[in-house]
Amino acid sequence: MSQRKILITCALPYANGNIHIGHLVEYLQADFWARFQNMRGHECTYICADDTHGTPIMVKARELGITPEEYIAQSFQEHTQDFADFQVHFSHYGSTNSPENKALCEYFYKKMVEGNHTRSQAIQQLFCEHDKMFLPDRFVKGTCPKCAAREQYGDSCDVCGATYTPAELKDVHCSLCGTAPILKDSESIFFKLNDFKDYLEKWIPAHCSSEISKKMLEWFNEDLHDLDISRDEPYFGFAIPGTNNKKFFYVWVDAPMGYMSTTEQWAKTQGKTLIDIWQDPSREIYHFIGKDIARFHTIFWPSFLKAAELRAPNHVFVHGHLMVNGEKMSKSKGTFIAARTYLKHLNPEYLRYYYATKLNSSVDDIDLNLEDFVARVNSDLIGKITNLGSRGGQMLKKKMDGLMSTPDPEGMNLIIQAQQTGKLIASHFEARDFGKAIHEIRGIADDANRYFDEKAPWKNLEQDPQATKQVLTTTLNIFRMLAIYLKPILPNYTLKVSKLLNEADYQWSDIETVLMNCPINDYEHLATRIETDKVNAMVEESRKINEDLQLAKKAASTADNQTQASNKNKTAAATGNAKSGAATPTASSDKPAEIDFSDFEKVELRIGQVIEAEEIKEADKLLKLKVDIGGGQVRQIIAGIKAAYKAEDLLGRKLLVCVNLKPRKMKFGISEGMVLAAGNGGSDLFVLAADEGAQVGQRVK
Ligand code: NOT
Ligand code: ZN
Repeated sequence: MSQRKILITCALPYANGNIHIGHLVEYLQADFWARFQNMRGHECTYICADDTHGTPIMVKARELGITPEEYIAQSFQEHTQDFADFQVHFSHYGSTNSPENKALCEYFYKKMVEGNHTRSQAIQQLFCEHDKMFLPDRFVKGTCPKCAAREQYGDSCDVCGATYTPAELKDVHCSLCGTAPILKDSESIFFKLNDFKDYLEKWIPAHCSSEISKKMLEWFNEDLHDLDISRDEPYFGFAIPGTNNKKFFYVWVDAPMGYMSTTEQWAKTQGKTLIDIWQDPSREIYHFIGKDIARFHTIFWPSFLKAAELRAPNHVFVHGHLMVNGEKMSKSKGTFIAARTYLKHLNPEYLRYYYATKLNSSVDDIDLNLEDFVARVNSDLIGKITNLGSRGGQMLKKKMDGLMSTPDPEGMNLIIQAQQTGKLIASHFEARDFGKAIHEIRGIADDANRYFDEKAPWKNLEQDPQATKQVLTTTLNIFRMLAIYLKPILPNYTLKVSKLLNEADYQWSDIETVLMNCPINDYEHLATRIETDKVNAMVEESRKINEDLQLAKKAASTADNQTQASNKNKTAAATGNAKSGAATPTASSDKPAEIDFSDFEKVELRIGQVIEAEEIKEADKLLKLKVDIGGGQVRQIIAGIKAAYKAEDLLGRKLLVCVNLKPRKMKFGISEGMVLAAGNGGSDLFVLAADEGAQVGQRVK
């Protein structure tokens, strides 16, 4: 096979966040793949970088009282350390805030302008006069125009699922300072995406899976919307040439260029230029990404490349998201686990192994079931695979002279079979079907364990040392092959095995050799069983980190509440915009208006019993409940309490329910009542129940 030249990239992690186990699904699978290719004698370059620009990063640095440059330098240290400790080996890890990236952005922009693919247009955007900046949708909050849910983001409502523009929100305010923003005119620069519609319609199906392609082409029934590639100052990013440093490239413009500029930095270390590498038609280029950012990589990025007359990637590999115990990662449950927290408690190779067992080439989500994680690692990696090495190695070294002999005929057959399976394993690795590769590897280990147990070499040590040695020689050879096959996934583990057997770090072709009459070294510990306690401690620590963060935020926001409330009123007066500036009582210290008893009586509260409960998968916050409210009536209630309660935990519970709210049509069905709960929302919610003895249907007065 001739040597392939391959360049792969992973999505660039944002500088304003930790690397967590969700990210690792991607960085690990790309690492497995790159290591596999390199072991096969190909040249696979693995590129990544920090994604450092944009408003959230600028705001975060401001909050911390440091410059954005200082902030991203800290993240760079943390991220690269996390990756190194997880044995993710990049050929080069860069930053989008580099001179190479700036030059590249300017180059792309020049080509876009020359090709007449840009246009300017005045648009109105929300501007916070207090924070002196335009507000991206995620920095605007307000009341949903459809369902009146409060404190929803500027682009969509988490409660009813409506999407809208920030201008349609009611009680709109800046999420940072609470003041009402004003609408300000600004001249934006648009990239004419539609110029590339025909090109993309052909490109997309040929460069990503049919599943993703179908999804992406759904946007093509109408004209594609032009992309606003400019952002107004202040913005942490690169200034757009010719705008007097007043306009900056939108972060999603310079982020994909980070793939190329980081490649350029790597190219320099090889004495080459970016063009030598990127434009080399014999080099395969692949992007590994999550399904949430497929649009950027299959619509925007190929168009930018086309505009700049540069080649597009060969394929975009799209994977699903990580679930933990069958649910989205949850901060309150402690399943949103930072890479660093994991490393404090567990060996990174356990997660590498477990993810490999789960990964395939589809966009399906993968589930890290923590019980299964412990079981798989303990029973397979330790019980089946490592045990072969430790039993074989220790017996040969401690009970015998430490010298292998030759395999017996039965053993030789097993070895040949294991060699032959290598082709299948390699094809699974190539296709990114890591789970299938592991399945085959486990099968070889099963056969070897059966052989070992049948031969029971420990029994014959004295009577027939020669036969015993043959069994140990076979066992160690198979163990060696398993280590070779597992090297893309467990590089450090495999390195230890090669040391045990006095060999250099393995290549795939080493599978062809059979070790005979060779001395082995002292058996060095390879891996131990996972203790469930450690997993629990990791989850508990993650939960605690989040809890502390929430408490700190709450303390900060209570301190800010007064300022915010007064800010709101001031701005309302200053802009004459009494409607959007009208203060709603958000702080618990606000004294509510008094009501008459008759007003209270209008609210019909009853004891209801939850008789069915299910989570709404597509919604972050919602559970769908059927509640018996007495008198033979059952109500469907869609409650925003998913972050605080599991559906099954509510089954059978008697709760306080408001039964005379007007039914509300929501995205996932009609809600015919409300379950009462105390708290601030999210995971901080507590449903209200009655003392024992209360009967279903009883009125609460
Ligand atoms: N920082 C982004 C994210 O979603 C990924 C940027 C990838 C680079 O985490 N861009 N493109 N196209
Ligand atoms: Zn503000």
